Formats: sequence, C-alpha cells, structure tokens
Amino acid sequence: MKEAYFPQEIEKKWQKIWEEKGVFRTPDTSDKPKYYALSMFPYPSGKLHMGHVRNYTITDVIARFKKMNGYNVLHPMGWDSFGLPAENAAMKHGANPETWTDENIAYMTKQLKMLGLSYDWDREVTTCKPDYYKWTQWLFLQLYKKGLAYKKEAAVNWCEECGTVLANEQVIEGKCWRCDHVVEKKYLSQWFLKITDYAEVLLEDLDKLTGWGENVKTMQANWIGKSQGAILKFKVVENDLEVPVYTTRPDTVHGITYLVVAPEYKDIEKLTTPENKKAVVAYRANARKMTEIERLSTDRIKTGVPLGTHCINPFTGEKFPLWTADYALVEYGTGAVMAVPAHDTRDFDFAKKYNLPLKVVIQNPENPSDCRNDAYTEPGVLVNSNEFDGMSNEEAKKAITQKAVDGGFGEFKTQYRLRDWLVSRQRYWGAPIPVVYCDKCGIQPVPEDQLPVLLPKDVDFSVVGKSPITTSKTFVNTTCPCCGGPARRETDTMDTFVCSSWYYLRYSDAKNDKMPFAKDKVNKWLPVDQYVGGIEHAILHLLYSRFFTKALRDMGLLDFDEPFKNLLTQGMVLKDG
Ligand code: ANZ
Ligand code: ZN
Repeated sequence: MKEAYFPQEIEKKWQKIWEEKGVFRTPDTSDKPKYYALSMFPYPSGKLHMGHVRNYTITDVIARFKKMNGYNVLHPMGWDSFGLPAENAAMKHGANPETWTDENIAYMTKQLKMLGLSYDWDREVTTCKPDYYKWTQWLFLQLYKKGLAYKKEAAVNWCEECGTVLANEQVIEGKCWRCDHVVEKKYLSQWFLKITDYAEVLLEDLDKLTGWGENVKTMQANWIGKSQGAILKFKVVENDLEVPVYTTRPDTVHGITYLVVAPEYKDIEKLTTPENKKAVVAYRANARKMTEIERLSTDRIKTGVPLGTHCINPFTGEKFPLWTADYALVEYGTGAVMAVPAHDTRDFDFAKKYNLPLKVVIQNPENPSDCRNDAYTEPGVLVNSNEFDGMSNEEAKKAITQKAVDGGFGEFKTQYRLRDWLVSRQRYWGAPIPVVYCDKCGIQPVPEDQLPVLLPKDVDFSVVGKSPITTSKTFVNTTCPCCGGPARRETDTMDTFVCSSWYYLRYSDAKNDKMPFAKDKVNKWLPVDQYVGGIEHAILHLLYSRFFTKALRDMGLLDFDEPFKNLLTQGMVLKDG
C-alpha cells in the first residue's frame, strides 16, 4: 500500500515536538565528544533564498549525522544584522533600520523553523542588538589598547553611491563590492585595524588548514602577497635628500636608467626643480582624478613627467633622472621605483615612449643581444655589472643587497601586499566606535563600564551626503572620561565585517553578560569542526576572522590558533538565463 507524505501535517507535528522537548538544545557539559557545525550566518535581507537553503541544509545534514554518531553537536544560527541595506531601505521608505531588520529576522526565523533545521535557538546571536555590539565595542577597545586599532589620515577608497569608505578587500576590480560603483580615492582620517602585524602568521598558518580547499588558501596567500626583496637608497644630486625604493630585483641595479616616484610621493615638491614645477603640478592634479583601476590598467599607455632632479647610483656612480609617473603607487613599498627598462615590461614601455636609455644587465641565454623589442624578465647571468658579472641573478640578488647593507645604502626587506583593515564607516547602522574626542586630552577610549555606546534613535534618515548619526542632538556631545570637560563622540560606526569576525566565538557562550565569552567555553567548543558558506567570503570574512582569532589569542582570551578546522565553500545559486 502506498502512503502519502503530507509535509504540512507531519513536519509541523514533529517540529512542535522537537521545540517542546528542546531536542536541539546543546548542553555545555556532556561526556560525548564535541562537534561544532556552523553555517555562515545570514544578513537578514527579507526572505530566505535558495542559496541559504542549500547552505543550511548541508550543515544540518552534517549536524544530524554527527549527533546520531554520538557527538554533542553545537549547531547555532544568528544574524549578521548591521549594514547598509537596512539603512538604505529606511531612507527610501522612511522606516527605521531597526524595525526593518527585526521584521526580516522574524520572517526568516519562521522560514528556518519551517525547514526543520536542527538549530539550538537558545544561542541565537544578533549583531545589531546592544547585548552583542557591546562586546564588539569591548573587543575594539582591547585592540586599541594593544595598539592594533589606530586612526590615521589616509588615501582611502570612497564609494559615492554608498556614501562611505570601503576596505581594500571590498574593492573588486576598482569597483564597490556592494553596488558596483567605481571607487575613488579620498583623503580622510579613518580607523584601521592592524592586520598587517599578523601578515606573516596569517600566511604561514595556511599550512595548518588541511581541511580547507587549496583555492581558498591560494586566494588568501595572494591577497597577503608576500614578496622578498630589498630597500635601496639613492642620493639626490641637487639637494641632500635620499630616495629609497623597494625592489624585488636588486640584481638589476646596474641597469637603472631613471627613477620614478608616485604623483602623491611625500617629498615630490622638494624633488622638483622650479623649471619643472608647472608641468609636475598639472600632472599630479590629473592623476588625482583618475581611479586606481585606470592607473593600474596594463593596456593603458604609461605617462609621466620629469622632475628635473637626479639621483646617483651608488653601485656605478652613474647619474640618472627622477620622474613622476602614475604607474608608481604611493601605498606600495616606498612609493618610488628604480626603473630598469631592459628587464621590466612597464619600465620598458615607459622608456620607449619618453626616449629613455636601456641598459642590459641580465643576459638572455638564448639571444645575448636581445632587448631591442622587449624587456627580458627571465633569469640569467649578470653582465655590465662590475664585480657581479657572471653571477646567476638569484645569487646576485643576495650579493648586491649585501653590498648595499655593508655600504649603508640598503637593506633586505620582506614586503606584504596586505594593507591594514580600514574599519570606520560613515554610516548609521553599525556598532558605534567607542571613542570620544577631547580638545585637551585627544582621543579617549570610552571606559568599559560605559559600554555599550548605544546608537541614538533621534536621527534624521533623510539626510544626504552625511551619516544620519550626525543629525542626532543627543549623541555627539558628551564628557571626556579623562578630564570631565566637554568632548565629542566618534560618529563613525564599524564595518559590519568586524561584527562577523567573532560571532562564531559568541555562540559558545551567547548569553554571557560579563564577557564576550568565557574562556573555558570558547576553548571547549572551538575551533569550528565544519564551516559551510559561500566562496565570496574567501578573503574578506575568512581572513578577518583568522586575524581576530590570533589577536584574541595573543590577548589571552582564547587558546587556539585557527577558528575553522574544515571549510566547505560553494558558489552562489544563480537563476538560469
Ligand atoms: C626594479 C625592478 C627591475 C623591478 C626589474 C622589477 C623588475 P612585487 O613583486 O609585486 O612586490 N615597485 C616597487 N614599488 C612600487 C610602487 N610603489 N609602485 C609600483 N611599482 C613598484 O613588485 C615589486 C616590484 O614592483 C619592484 O621591483 C619594483 O620594480 C616595483 F627588472 O624594481 B622592481
Ligand atoms: Zn579631556
């Protein structure tokens, strides 16, 4: 006999029983071995989509399987609930981002429950609620005390459409990761987290992640971008300045025929002669208008102008001219490049265009008289390089740098592409950065017993071009925790990726109101045994979370090195056609 399956009846019945009996609640103490199964928590955008369902089903199957195999399984769910969409929706419909978010969470919770997913709802975390963001702020203060959070004036990525700055990780091919608007550079004073202090360990520890796909590890390694080279310093002929450059090819030092500084280089004015000033000023003004994507584009013809001054090559005594060109980036290395057109393609194109000389110093074994039509960038033996002639270029890299070290005009240098993480956002719907500004005492962290710094409710969401938070009459003015005088609150809020960098730790102790989590609980449950989520987070969220884990470990808040033991990533579910 065939039996019909009526999900409307049977699923409802069992879901009710599961809920009443609390079968998915996870005890902290159990003699069973622990297993932590986690899906990347969603942004409460409105309704679940198929991507969510697929992702959560995978984790649910794993959680149930492990449970049936005798494990004490932690399988929690929560909400990555700060962020721009809520604020944009509020601005459009005159609603409040909190109401909008709460309604979406309620709806999506109902959907998750209908799916019968085996979550321990007692551990739900919601990043936009004060009981959570209090601890995001507390963690920010711990980072600040360790010197891992700091404020500086910097050329930052600005998205006009979103009306806020973006982290480097949020700029995809020169465009905003969220809205695809072209990203511009702006000079602003912003908060950063010093992820660069962890560049080396973040790279090294990728080897420990045997449960991660190679693709994700490669993406992270490339993003960290370690390169080994040298800083070489060149004396200026016309004054007593020195221009240091970062190079990965010290072996080509005898082949330098000019030197390039970025248009934003700090000493550029001092390096420009009066005769060249007009052209340089005009060139710099034009470069400022260009986006990074245009400047880095490989098919664009490189442009530049001479500064009129010269440098001396300490290896040869030769004098060569200084130029500014926008293919030199101010944020990388020292912002200056020693140009070796015979062996670097960009320098070659530039030298061709401006009739600058070429000097071959690495011999092409197949074609010793090469370099008329192209740069020779492969390995080879040194020529035209004095005592280094005949050396292989790998050997020469070391020997030449050593000579610079001994002569006091250089050093060995390891360089990372990774930049510090820009976390301030000029938006309302995020965790307020817990600092105040006092004219007398400068930047003062908010005392921990005054946390959370609550988001103000008396704001006008209809303002354009500035953060709604700045319209509050009650928020900005406060007193200085140090001198008691009048002070102003920071009005920037944190990048939502800060909130999501530690939520998986909070699940281990979601209701703790004394600490973000108790050390014994976090050590018991973490690392996550199986993490499941979208490949789009390969760099952003996963790198930030690894950084947070390591920083919190170094503060003594937890005892493990990596948050996610096994990682399953999947592509997004897309509509066909
Ligand atoms: C001389 C040279 C000769 C170079 C040669 C390459 C080939 P990675 O590997 O990505 O670290 N460079 C250094 N600072 C720069 C800046 N601020 N803007 C643009 N380019 C910069 O790249 C290192 C190389 O990038 C350096 O090595 C430098 O050019 C260039 F045959 O120095 B090289
Ligand atoms: Zn003060």
